[in-house]
Amino acid sequence: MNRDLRNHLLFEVSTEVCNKVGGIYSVLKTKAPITVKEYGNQRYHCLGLLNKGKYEVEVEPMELSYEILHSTCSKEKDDDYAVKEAILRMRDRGVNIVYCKWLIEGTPKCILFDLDSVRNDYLNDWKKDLWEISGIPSPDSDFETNDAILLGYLVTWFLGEVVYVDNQKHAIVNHCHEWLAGVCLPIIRQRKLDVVTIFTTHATLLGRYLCAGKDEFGNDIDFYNNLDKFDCDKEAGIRGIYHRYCIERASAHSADVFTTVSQITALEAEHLLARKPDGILPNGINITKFQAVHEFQNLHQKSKLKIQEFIKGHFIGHLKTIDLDNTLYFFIAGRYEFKNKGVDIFIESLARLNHRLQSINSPITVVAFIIMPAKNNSFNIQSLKNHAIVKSLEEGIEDVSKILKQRLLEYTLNKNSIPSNLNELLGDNEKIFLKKKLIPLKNKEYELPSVVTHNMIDSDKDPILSDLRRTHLFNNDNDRVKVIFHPEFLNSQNPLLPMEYEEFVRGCNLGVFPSYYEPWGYTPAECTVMGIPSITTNLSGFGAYMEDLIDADQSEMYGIYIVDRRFKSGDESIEQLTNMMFDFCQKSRRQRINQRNRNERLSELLDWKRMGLEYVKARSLALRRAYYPEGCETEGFSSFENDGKQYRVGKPFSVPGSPRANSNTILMTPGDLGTIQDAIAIEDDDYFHLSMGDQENETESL
Ligand code: G6P
Ligand code: 1S3
Repeated sequence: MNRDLRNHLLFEVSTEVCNKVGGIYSVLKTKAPITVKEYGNQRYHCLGLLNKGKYEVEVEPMELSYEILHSTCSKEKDDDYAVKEAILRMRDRGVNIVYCKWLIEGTPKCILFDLDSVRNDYLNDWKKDLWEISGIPSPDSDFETNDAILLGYLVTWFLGEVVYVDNQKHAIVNHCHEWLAGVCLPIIRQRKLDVVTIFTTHATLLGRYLCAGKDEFGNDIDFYNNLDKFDCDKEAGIRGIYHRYCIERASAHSADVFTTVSQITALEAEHLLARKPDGILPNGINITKFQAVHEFQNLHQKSKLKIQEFIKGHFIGHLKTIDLDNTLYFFIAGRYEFKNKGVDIFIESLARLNHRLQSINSPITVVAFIIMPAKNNSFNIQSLKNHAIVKSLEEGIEDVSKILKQRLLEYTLNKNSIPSNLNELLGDNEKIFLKKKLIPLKNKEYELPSVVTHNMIDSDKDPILSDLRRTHLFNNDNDRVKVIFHPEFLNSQNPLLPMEYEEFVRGCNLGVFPSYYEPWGYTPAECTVMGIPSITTNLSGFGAYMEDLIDADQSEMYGIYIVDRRFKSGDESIEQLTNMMFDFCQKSRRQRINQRNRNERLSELLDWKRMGLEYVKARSLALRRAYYPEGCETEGFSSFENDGKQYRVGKPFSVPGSPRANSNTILMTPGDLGTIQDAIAIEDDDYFHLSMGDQENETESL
């Protein structure tokens, strides 16, 4: 065998390549810089489907023809020769493929398959083939599954061409994310293609459905205490996802290495997919380091002022009951999954918090934003009008102040003193002008500020609005907790809250993500990167990861609050969440600033430079399993609790101070693929030799 293992080719397949849908897009996009750094631009390619409506803003297409290939590329010297020829060979057979650079940091090369170019000719044959080789059915009406099958067969076809042209020059690793990209895995195995495979599931289909749904008696399902008891085939059938679940399960079983993104999802996968994952690939993030250490604090203040502008418009007529200097901004954001994302317990806890703040006569106002897309008919007119009133008043004051400035100058020069009264400067014209501007404000105090910024479709049945009604969170003047449901993701063109999501997060004081089903959860991680404290749960991958690295009694100091939703009753979790928010409201500004400083330092724990290491290990394991199977029998996935070491973030030296490294503290990503390396004693000249630079030095910096 003469394949080059060290310089293997890597393909990552996902429907979210150059296609912004959800979390996997974030994974691939933020990971790209380190993967490209590791592989260079010839050995790493992302494979995905061509989303005709969206791809053009994401990519820069690259020209490719046999002429270009032969004049610019050498089969002997260039690692991507086979990739390029494979694309051309498929194009010859009528497959439309966009070969392009993804316009993100790292600019990885991508190969996007146009599913429509093969749909009519091949779909039925491929569905039949899938049924024959694996017994997986595929109903005609499920378009998403049809697309998954088309993508799976196209990827297999492409990899087959690469294997053929490459002629064993390189080993080939194919890493598929999620069931939608997993169909190729059983086919590759059945055809015995010389391709090493990894499957990462970012959630399980059944897990998501069971957590969000009800049992046969209409009760919420106690998912985590019954993991070993579900009749998975039956449950998948009841929920109409049997065929999808079969694809997911076949993907997990056919891959050389099976992984997921967190311990909790590994446990779930073990029961629901009947294969214990070999390792965990936690999600990393790109961290921005500013020259000035406190720059992120300045940015917080800047963004917070922008949020305040919105508040002035939204609460017009009621601002005398809100002290903006004592107002804290909380938020929850993400896909609208009411129960899975914990919106249910968030609203209940806000109601309890409101009551508690009222009972101690707190000067604090909490404005809680819910940013979750839901069906709506655009912005509500009243909200737009209120903002227009504030804007027109601001412009009016701006004009009058120019006149006042001139008069003040004249006054002081002529009289050699300063005016004692505004009336000395303000003429009747200006007074009338300003009074006119105030007319629209009349009666505003009798109108309650809306809890939703848009006209909702089905507002009667909407779970968030229903819960706000149930808990009487109506933005009354005496409420210390105000709520604003914004049923659309944010962007800078938004007429009410013209901010990109990142800018908005920076301006908030606390992110609240009390999820029940959350394999990883990028939202709290994104907060940490910006130094914004957050509340998460021990059922989210991120929360459990942090819980493992920070002592329970320390995490609040670092601005990482972890609600126990696993071992506590619903009511206890709600009470715990309420206490966390209430405690946060008691902090002084100085305490909040210190907490943000500590929180931001934790971002190093989430950096891809560290997290990406697990991907390297997973690929190494896959190659070993394929090419050195002897010696691999005992390796595999054991949890990071089992490796006998305690990896923890040190205690902050002083509470108001900043966290430092404790010399006894070892920081490391969880997952025990590392133990595999130890167990199989890697030689120096092994292909597995990390090329990602200096992560070892960085572990000590907290
Ligand atoms: C940053 C700014 C300070 C500002 C503070 C507000 O630290 O540098 O100038 O006072 O944010 O913090 P707060 O927690 O009240 O939003
Ligand atoms: C999934 O996306 P979701 O929000 O549907 O994958 C994400 C990326 O791994 C993960 O962060 C999230 O928890 C999962 O649920």
